[in-house]
Amino acid sequence: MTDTAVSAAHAPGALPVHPLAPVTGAEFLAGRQVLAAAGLLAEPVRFAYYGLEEPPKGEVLAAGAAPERRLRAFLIDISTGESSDVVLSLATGQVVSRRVLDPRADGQLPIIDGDFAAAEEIVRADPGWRAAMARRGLTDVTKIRACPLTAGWFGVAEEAGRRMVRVLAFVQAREHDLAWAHPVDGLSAYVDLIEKRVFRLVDEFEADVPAESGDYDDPAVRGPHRDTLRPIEITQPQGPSFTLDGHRLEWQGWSMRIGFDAREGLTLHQVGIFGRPVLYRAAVPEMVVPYGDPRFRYWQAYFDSGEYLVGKFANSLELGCDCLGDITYLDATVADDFGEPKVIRNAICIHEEDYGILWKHTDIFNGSAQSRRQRRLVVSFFTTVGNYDYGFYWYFYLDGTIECEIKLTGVLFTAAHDGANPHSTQVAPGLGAPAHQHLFGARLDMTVDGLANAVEEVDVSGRPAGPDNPHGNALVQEVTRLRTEGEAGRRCDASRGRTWRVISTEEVNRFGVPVSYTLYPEAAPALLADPGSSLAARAGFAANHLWVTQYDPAQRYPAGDFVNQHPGGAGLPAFVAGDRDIDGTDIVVWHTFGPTHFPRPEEWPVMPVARCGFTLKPTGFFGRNPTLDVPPPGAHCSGG
Ligand SMILES: [Cu+2]
Repeated sequence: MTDTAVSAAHAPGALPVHPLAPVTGAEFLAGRQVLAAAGLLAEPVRFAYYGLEEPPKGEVLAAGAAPERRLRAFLIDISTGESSDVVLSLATGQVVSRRVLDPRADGQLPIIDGDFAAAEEIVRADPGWRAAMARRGLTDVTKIRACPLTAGWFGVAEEAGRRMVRVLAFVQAREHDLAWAHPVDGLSAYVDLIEKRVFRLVDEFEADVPAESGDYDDPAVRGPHRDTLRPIEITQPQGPSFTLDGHRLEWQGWSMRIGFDAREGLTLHQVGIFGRPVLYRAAVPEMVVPYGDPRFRYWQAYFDSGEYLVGKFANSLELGCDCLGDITYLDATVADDFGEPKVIRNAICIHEEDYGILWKHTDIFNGSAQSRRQRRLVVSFFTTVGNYDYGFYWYFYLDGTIECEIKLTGVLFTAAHDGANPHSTQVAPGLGAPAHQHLFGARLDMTVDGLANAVEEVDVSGRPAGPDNPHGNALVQEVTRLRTEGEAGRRCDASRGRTWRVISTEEVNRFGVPVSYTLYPEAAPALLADPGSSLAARAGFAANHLWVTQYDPAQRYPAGDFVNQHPGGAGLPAFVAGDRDIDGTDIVVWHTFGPTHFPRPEEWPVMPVARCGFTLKPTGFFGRNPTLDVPPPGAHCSGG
């Protein structure tokens, strides 16, 4: 479905566009003209990011206010490397601010589309790299695919201030071969993207290129398709139960606005239930995938959002293949390297799903036997970043639960395997998949019944036997109020069932208890890299599962604005350095989650979906089960 409502908003006399609506193609082009008129779009200038500069929350929430539409562009001159962060106003047609980055302190702008082809061309043309390949018996460089990988930052003088990638290579002997099955190990080319040359070649060891095909499309690899699966059809003869008006979505008391950004992908805004606000904004604006092989590829750690922009690589979803049932799609519009709009058809999938039993009871005294079906509203998108594919799913349930789930699939990153590498799993003969973590950073701008919120850490425990607990069976919750940003850097504790409760400091329920939503984490390990490592400095957000900050419109990204080659210290550790008050004010909750992944052979050559995420549950937000009015699924269902 095309979002005609938003496009129509640009027609003369139409209502003004909502301040949080995604940027339209016309707006990207208008912004481009503003930049061109300001002399900022010389021929070698490319857009490394182009998106909505959201107005501060206060301006959006002010009654009758219509904040001006602003766009933010990261511009890179690919001939000089000059990088700038520009904000422009579509309302005034003026550049509002422009800052030229100091790459040594600020880091580099994200990878652009053109870097992929450029890196491959540069290494294929490099005599040293060709010679290293020839020593490995690889003389036809057209059959070698180069993977431009973000470089990290290790304080090496030769790398300081350079816009660079580190290139690993894979053999793709046939057009349809799965290159990831054939890594060329021991060799890495460090490429300066501005000088357009290999400035260092690291040739540490030679290993045979694994030979077994990983081409899972090839009948010779997968075997004949099984013919024993009978159809499952999902029908909703009366259509789905939600309504979508432009980007505003309503379903079963829930309401929200859908947003989309090249960097963050799907964003949710002004999420509420039964007219009561819960979240002003929810998104997963960062993820880092650090690899755990300490040898020459020690630098492998990709910030898929901050360095590559997950939204830009959103998939066009196909009905009946990616999504089953009665599906509504929204297109997404992002910009290419030249700031020209690119529509990703069917990027966002919206549907509702049956989710088994909502509640059920057969009463031994009154004979009542009742069942109700749970269902959920699903808003999702899928993205491909290099070898991996990620689905970002948000679920809204009838009982007020919100769930974020990431589906991880695609192809494992590979290396050669000598049969004895403890940091890697052998997944095919001579082929290894190094261990790694996927650490996602969610930003949850909470508004539980209003702006005045606070966070409590809730642990459960037993109590030693004593005068108040003579038989030792007592169960208690230990509640600790997190009063400042410094106190709120917390880790999960599965042995204590640790959760974090976001309470209103103004609204109470019918028992006089503050209304709240509780964050239930999965309690997987946080960042495991040494605290003194470069990675720990650059992925500081991942050191804790929880952070709470006072709302600041400039604090949007868990690892900071400019992640690529950033020396570290940006993002959440810097945000909380002021140790601001977070008790009874407008707060943002940040949650780190995700698996530590020691691959299994069953995940090769393509990985069945693995899942991770977190849940937010109403806790005294309602005075009782809010789903008593859900009818039985059929007339024959209320027995007794
Ligand atoms: Cu993984």
